[in-house]
Amino acid sequence: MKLKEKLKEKIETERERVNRLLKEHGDVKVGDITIAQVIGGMRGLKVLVTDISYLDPFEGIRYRGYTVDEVLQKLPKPKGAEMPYDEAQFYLLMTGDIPTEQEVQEIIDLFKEKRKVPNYVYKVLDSMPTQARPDVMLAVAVDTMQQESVFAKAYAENKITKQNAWEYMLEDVLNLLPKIPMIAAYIYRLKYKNNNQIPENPDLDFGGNFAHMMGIDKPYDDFSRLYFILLSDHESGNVSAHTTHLVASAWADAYYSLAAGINGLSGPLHGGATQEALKWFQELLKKLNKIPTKEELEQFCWDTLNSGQVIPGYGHAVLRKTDPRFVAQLEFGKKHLPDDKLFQLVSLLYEVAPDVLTKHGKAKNPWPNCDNITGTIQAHYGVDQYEFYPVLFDISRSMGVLSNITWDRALGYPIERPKSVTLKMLESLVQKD
Ligand code: NMX
Ligand code: MLT
Repeated sequence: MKLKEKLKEKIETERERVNRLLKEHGDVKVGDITIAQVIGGMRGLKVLVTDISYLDPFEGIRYRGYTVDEVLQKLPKPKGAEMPYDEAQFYLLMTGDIPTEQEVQEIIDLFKEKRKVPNYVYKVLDSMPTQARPDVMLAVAVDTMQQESVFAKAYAENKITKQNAWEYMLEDVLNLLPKIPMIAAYIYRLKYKNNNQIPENPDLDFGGNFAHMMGIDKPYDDFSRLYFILLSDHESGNVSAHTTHLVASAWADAYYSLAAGINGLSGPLHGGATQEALKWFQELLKKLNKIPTKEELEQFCWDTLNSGQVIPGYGHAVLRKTDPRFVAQLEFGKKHLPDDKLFQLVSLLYEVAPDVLTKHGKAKNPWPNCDNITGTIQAHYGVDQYEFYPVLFDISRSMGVLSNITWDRALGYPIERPKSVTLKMLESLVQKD
């Protein structure tokens, strides 16, 4: 497999870099830690390393050094499509290189070969309570497939060394990732379409086949490709990426690690914010029974804040400007659904909310993040079952976190185990000052 050969070469070089840093400069300080950071969710602490993506607070995400715009422009696209192949984004995240048409075709073919989901997974999903949330079902499906792990099997047979661990991880990743959109579409149709399933189309790519199995016409295939690219990675400190990395750091296989990451993504302050944003817009429309004026929208923002709630899809732990992933979706919306009332409301909120949040004075970032707009576009294409939204985020995030844990094994990153202190110890630091 060319992907594996390419990774092998790159891993050799990267291992040398890591070893040199550790051996020759291991005691160089990266930063200091304050009490506020220890108590405050480690905000801003530089304690993780990944080359797969980097988030600049004022520019937004770069995937392997490429901005959102560059990625959308440079990656190969299916014939006649507006958006690139998700397989091309996966290749970029994994290798750091923009793939040629031939290189991306290898991944497309491989994913098609690997995407058939074992029957027992469908049986487990069919037997779950009807109230089970779709992202719980996805996590269960991934955990259920753990028995397929070649990494776990090889470990049990004492075949794994620090040198070769990544090869088994890669094999698991390539077996698991292509199945995620297949399982997601199955869950969607099981829960919301009377289990009226649509078989896969062997001619279609990752995003295209997902749209097809969801039963939604063009340009939903392009929106799926776009969304899966955009959310694929956001450096390693966000909850889903960090959870996946943490679990994998104890040499859990890709199945256990991804299932954990899926659970980590669910919270309303993280992946759950997409659902909260659409709910917020719908409540607003229900209350006013019309598209609000700017003044009415401003008042609704204040009502939200004064009742102690957050404006969903606004603010960010690291970003300090409008999320370029929001902008890319806004551009898609302007082209494909300019007359959609909810979409117009998203655009109007963008004119109002940053001012309100600035006056409110709490949020460090008053600008929108990617989650504010996604639900509106999904709902436009009929996916208004908002508890499904974390699953869409999971499909995308799987590409990044699975790439990351492959590199974690390749570069020999150890088990993660930060040290905790007691409040008394922190107080004693202050008394010494
Ligand atoms: N609306 C109201 N208050 C906010 C918002 C917001 N959108 N964002 C931050 N704040 C508040 C925050 O709750 C905190 O209040 P307090 O001091 O009372 O605890 C204060 O502002 C300072 O928070 P920050 O340091 O600006 O943000 P933090 O890094 O703690 O949290 C988020 C980041 C993203 C969790 C936060 O901005 C938020 O809750 N946003 C709304 C939910 C959301 O959109 N999440 C999606 C994030 C992106 N994703 O895909 O995961
Ligand atoms: C993400 O994509 O994971 C979110 O923007 C949250 C984050 O980066 O902290």
